[in-house]
Amino acid sequence: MSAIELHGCRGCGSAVVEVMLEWAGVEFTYREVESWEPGPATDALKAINPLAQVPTLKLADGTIVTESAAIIIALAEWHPRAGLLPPPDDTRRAQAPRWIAFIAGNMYPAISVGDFPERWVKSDAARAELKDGCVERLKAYWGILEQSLDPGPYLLGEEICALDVYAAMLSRWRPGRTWIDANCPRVAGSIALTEQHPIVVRVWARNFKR
Ligand SMILES: N[C@@H](CCC(=O)N[C@@H](CS)C(=O)NCC(=O)O)C(=O)O
Repeated sequence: MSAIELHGCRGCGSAVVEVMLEWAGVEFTYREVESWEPGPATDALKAINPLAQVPTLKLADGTIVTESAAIIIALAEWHPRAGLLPPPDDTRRAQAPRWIAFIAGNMYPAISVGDFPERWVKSDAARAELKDGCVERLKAYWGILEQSLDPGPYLLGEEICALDVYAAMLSRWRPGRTWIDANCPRVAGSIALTEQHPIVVRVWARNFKR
């Protein structure tokens, strides 16, 4: 058993971390947890992450790292030769964390609110409206990615980086790939290419239905 543990759930935000760990050549033990279901796996996650969310990473020395963007950037810094982010002397180095933070700070929360609207509003009608609003907001965010990035062929240029995998993961959630393909063709093309990377293919096969 590996000393590093990733608490994740299939189809969840842990997928990008699985890719990053494999890409960096880090051995890890995967612990499946559906944290909305009570049980020992959820109790174990709650003990190390009060939000009981995945991804949650436990390092060999017991250090806990939560928040997908923080995990991605930490792994990139610990494994600089793996090339998870553009090199420090590359101007794209600032763009990768910029758009990773954009996804983490805007898009992922709209997914979370839509997943659990009852945490925010009380009535069924308000929950339905909030869920719809999250989808509309997600479409606006995808539109911003489409307008702001100039894929060639990956989102930041010739080399694949963590941003590509993070965006590809988000594309598997609302508003869904059909909408993204139809409305954000350049970003969608880049994501399609990212999903041909052998590690992404392998990790996606256990996380997302085709
Ligand atoms: N800000 C967190 C969000 C993580 C998150 O919302 N994960 C979802 C699965 S994709 C989760 O664990 N949801 C359960 C919950 O919020 O109770 C991150 O970027 O890692």
